[in-house]
Amino acid sequence: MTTEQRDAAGPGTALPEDHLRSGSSVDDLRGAVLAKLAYAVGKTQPDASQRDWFLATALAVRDRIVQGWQNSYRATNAGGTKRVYYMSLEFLIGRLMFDALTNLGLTDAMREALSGLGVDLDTLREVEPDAALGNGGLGRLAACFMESMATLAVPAYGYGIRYENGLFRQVVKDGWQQEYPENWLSFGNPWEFARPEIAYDIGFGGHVETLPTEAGPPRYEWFPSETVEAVAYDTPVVGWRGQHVNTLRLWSARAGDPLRLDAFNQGDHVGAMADRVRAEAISKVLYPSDATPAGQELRLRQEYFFAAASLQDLVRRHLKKYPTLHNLPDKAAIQLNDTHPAIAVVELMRILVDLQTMPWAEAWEITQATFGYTNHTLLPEALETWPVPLMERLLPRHMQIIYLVNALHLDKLRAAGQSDVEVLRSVSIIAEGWGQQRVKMGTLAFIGSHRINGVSALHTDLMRQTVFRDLNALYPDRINNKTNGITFRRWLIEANPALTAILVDVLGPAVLDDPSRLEGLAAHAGDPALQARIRAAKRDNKLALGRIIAARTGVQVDPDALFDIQIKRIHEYKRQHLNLLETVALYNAIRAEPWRDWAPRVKIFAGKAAASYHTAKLIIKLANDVARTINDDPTVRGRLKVVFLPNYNVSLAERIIPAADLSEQISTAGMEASGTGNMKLALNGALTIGTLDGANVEIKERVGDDNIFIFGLTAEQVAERHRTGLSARDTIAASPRLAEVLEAVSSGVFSPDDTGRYKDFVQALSDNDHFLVTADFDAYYAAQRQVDALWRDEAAWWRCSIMNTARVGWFSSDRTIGEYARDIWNVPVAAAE
Ligand code: 26V
Repeated sequence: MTTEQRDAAGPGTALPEDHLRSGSSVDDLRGAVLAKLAYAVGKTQPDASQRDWFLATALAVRDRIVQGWQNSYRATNAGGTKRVYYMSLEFLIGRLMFDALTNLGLTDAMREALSGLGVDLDTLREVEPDAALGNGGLGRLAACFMESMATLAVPAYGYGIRYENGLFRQVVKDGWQQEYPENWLSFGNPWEFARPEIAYDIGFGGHVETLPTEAGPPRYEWFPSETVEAVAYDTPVVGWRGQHVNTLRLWSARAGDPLRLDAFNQGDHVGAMADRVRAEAISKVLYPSDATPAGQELRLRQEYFFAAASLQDLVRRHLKKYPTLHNLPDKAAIQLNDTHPAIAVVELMRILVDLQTMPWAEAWEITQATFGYTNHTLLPEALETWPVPLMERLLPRHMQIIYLVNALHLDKLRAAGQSDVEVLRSVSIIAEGWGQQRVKMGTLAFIGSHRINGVSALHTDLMRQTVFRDLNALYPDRINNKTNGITFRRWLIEANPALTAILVDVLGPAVLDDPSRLEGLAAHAGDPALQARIRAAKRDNKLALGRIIAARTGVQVDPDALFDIQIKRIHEYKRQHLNLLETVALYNAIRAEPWRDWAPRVKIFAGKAAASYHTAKLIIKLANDVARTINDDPTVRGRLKVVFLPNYNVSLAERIIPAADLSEQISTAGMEASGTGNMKLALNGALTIGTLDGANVEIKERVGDDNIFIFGLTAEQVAERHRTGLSARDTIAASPRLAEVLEAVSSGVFSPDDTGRYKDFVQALSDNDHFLVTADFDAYYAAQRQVDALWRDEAAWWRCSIMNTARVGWFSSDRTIGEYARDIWNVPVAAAE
């Protein structure tokens, strides 16, 4: 910091001059790590474990973020710049050390600094716990967005929950998934700053009192029966080139009254703790939301807890600077990451109307102008609704507000001439039926927002046609598309340094700042020298993955075989079982004609099943059963191997994706809202085999039909099948190959220890094939044989691979965030360098 800058910042705001904190030479970094080891970790070099070295290194890196953090904060505050608040119940962050080092440009210097101490940076990388505060795509998207918002200098806060236990750790025992708790905080978290002074009271339960006023409508006051405190923990999020630093603020629950002293003093020590345990349960564990219909009360408590804490925080910030909340939409844009934080719409109304005594109509205008809502799934079982009695008990004032919002919304429609009862029913926030009223959170979020977006072009179209059809007809300009993206810093630069080095060499270093420059690679796609380099880099990545596979599963894989990858949550709509049935068909074909020149393949699966999702767990077992049978069969002679890699997480994805040749994106068309793994894999040079679903459609448009393998029913054809019937009997009868595969699985060929294991599973596929696995099977098998043919033509394969990397620059989350900033948030972004 220069003297001028310090003076401009004001008295007392400068950080201490301390080269150990700010210098970035190799010597500075080495000195800083040693100082942290001694004074923050409390260890000497000879006693330091790898974990101690990791903590010392992370703390030294963190010091180098703080200056930028404070500068960013001051600049935003002084300028009165509009802020973005990204509210998400999930942030699937993964590890942060390489993100920080990469974006600060310190990776090489730190590697050298540590090696002088006999410490290996890549070993420390593996020691960092993987922060899995999310289930899958939605949570990872939030993490990519945080990094892109920092990169584009969009002043933003991420708001979420600091779960003590992230997504469960998956252990595969005898082929079955087992879940174990993942306490990622047990050895401390060097990235966060606890802010015990930033704490808000969050109420639950109780009653509402109506207070008459002199003139005009009565006032309402909520008297909660229970109070939980939300305490802030801040993690700085540094953008590319370290210019701008934002805050991820996660809330932890603390009992308002930590101990019931009366009970304690009477000797009931356990009873005295009960309230505390109940309060603090709120931030204990991430809900595996792909699992149970999240009907549990605890989940609703989590949603309100973090929405209310975040709103109090941002309203307090606003009122510190401005005398009124009337200009809130000019200074704050709140994005709802799915409906999980949608109760915030109601909470803001309560703040404006009950606490700030603002007239209802004005409050509603401000609320709508402030909120945007992103939808991430159309699957009916995943659309959130809450029973009215539960809402009424937990949030009585909110339920009143919801009824009034709904009544006014429906009145307006009736006044405008809408009398169709079916339409009114469909656009009502309250669902009737099954003997119980429920609050439809998607409708609430829609009504309470000025913009609603889907996450791929197809998904957004389907939103307009299906779930939000009637709302879209009433408010035709509200729905817009924002195709997802991924941060190239993590998914290219950090995950695949070998490919990155080639790209920088061929296209110049500006490609790191401007992904559209990847396009320049297309001109060289046929160049044998470039192909050889790309291929060698991929081979090294495959060797590295092979070592992980051997260590974790004992299976040896051939780096020259095609690595065929399906990595994502296990779900019937994602159709890992379609892939497994094709694997069995290929196995049968190899055994029938072992003399043929089969293209060697390694099929790699990874992903977690929701703990209560029986069929998904059976699919994992099937993958392991098929793997064991095929890998042990000498007739296959290594030309086909199958691997299920346990405990898929962000860090494992970073190792698998750079080693992929083929990317499996084979969901039932219309069911995968976007997918983002598809983008990561294509960027790293994998060819996609996929359906016309989610963002696959847009990947195909960009890479071109010749560089992707598309197969299967379209979303429209799937909808048609759902209308006309799903019996697969005729399909199976018409496909001897499919019939043979199903018979083998059903009769126990892969489960000799329990021959009936897959009988019901296969039977269900034949009776009511909701996910159209059988309908797409032949087309998928044929597409896979086209993959084999291309793999044999090496020049053609690597040309395609290069074209994929060249043409997917558009899927950078910087582009996505630029679109949100322009079309939804109305905030400027920093120009690309
Ligand atoms: C939730 C549930 C819960 C109940 C059982 C079935 C089920 C199925 C899916 C989900 C996912 C909920 C939201 C979600 O994670 N969506 C994902 O969002 C990603 C980022 O936009 C997107 O790329 C994925 O396609 C989409 O599935």
